[in-house]
Amino acid sequence: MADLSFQRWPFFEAKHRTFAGELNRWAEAVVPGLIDHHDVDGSCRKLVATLGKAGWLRAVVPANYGGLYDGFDVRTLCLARETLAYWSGLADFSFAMQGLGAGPITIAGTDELKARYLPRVAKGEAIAGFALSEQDAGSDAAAMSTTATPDGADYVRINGAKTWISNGGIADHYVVFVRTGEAPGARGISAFVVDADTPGLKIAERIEVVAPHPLATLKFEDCRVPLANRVGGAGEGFKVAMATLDVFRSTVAAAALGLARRALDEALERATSRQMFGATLGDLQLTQAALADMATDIDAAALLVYRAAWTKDQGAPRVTREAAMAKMFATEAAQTVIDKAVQIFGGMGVRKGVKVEELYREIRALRIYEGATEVQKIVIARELMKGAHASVAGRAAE
Ligand code: COS
Repeated sequence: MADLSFQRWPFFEAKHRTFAGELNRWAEAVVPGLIDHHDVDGSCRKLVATLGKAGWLRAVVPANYGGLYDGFDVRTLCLARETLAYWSGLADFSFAMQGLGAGPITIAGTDELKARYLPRVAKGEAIAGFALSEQDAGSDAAAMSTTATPDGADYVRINGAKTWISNGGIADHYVVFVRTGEAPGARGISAFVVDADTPGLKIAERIEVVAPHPLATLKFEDCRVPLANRVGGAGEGFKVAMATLDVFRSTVAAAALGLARRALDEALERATSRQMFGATLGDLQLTQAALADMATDIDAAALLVYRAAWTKDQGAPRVTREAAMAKMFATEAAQTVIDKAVQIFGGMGVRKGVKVEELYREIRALRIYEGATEVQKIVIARELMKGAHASVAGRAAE
């Protein structure tokens, strides 16, 4: 990464700068050799194993289970995703999904579940998945219809389907959110860890997308899962999902930032080397205007990302508003930055194999997954109105 000056911002401690610097050097040297665009599953398996062996996945689990810190250090997670995304969207994906798949277990799992699943995730020996979305329940996650019904005292049976599941087809286990019916809507959902080889769990369909990564629809047919695999209390699954997203939404924003930084570096290189009208492209003021807008968008996004991460790391129980703002702004800004980079590259910008063309495909899904921009707007507005209610109630009580 060319410009590391943001790491001197007051959000960071020495440990963050060391982590980011070492990961950047490692990723530059190692990651490109692990990627084969014709074998995405194989690349992801290699990436998880190599990230694990090198110790980087320790950032996604707590210290007691082989991790780096007591809980999540969100700044470390964000720096990791930003740095990996700069070098490769797939490397970022592999890191992030280990985190998202392990997150609910870290947040709400029993000690027994933590001990069984987290150390292997941290070592890159097991691949994790997070199964929330359904065909008719994406943004409206609480509308899910996959069910878990009791089967004797110690088991449940899961029936239904989950779709758009990252690592679907290569994961060793999934945290699956299902309707258990304690109450209607969000209060009647529970989470279970389901091993990928559990009878009754099938990969119904692999899904191909513009920036390929392992993605599938999972089908559950009388899939028998021990009650002991429940993550959090009965009916608390939705809160577990939302609390996990509170942590990981800032990291999606960080990944967008990494992709945008790469686009700016590519554009700078192009602008200063491409000859046009007897000068370089960068001598043209319209190019300069684009570069200035790109850099300003990147800094604004970075400030929101690291504000959210720092706030969570200071012990805030929820950073719903901060994380939603960071995710919304950073992913939208990155799309604009990358589009400008493509424009600076001209025809080469849409040519297969050119980095900015890859970035252009990589960024699009980030504005949709883990809560589309429109969902983030709902979340931010709700938080604002909650604050307004509280202050009106406070004034009335005075
Ligand atoms: N942390 C902890 N608990 C949370 C929470 C958070 N960040 N956000 C909500 N909750 C709790 C609420 O407090 C509420 O609990 P109570 O009923 O006890 O008060 C419960 O969860 C339900 O919350 P809410 O009423 O806000 O649920 P909604 O169904 O209205 O949620 C949104 C609406 C849009 C916010 C939610 O569905 C959402 O985030 N959707 C996007 C999901 C998503 O990201 N999908 C893509 C997944 S890809 S990995």
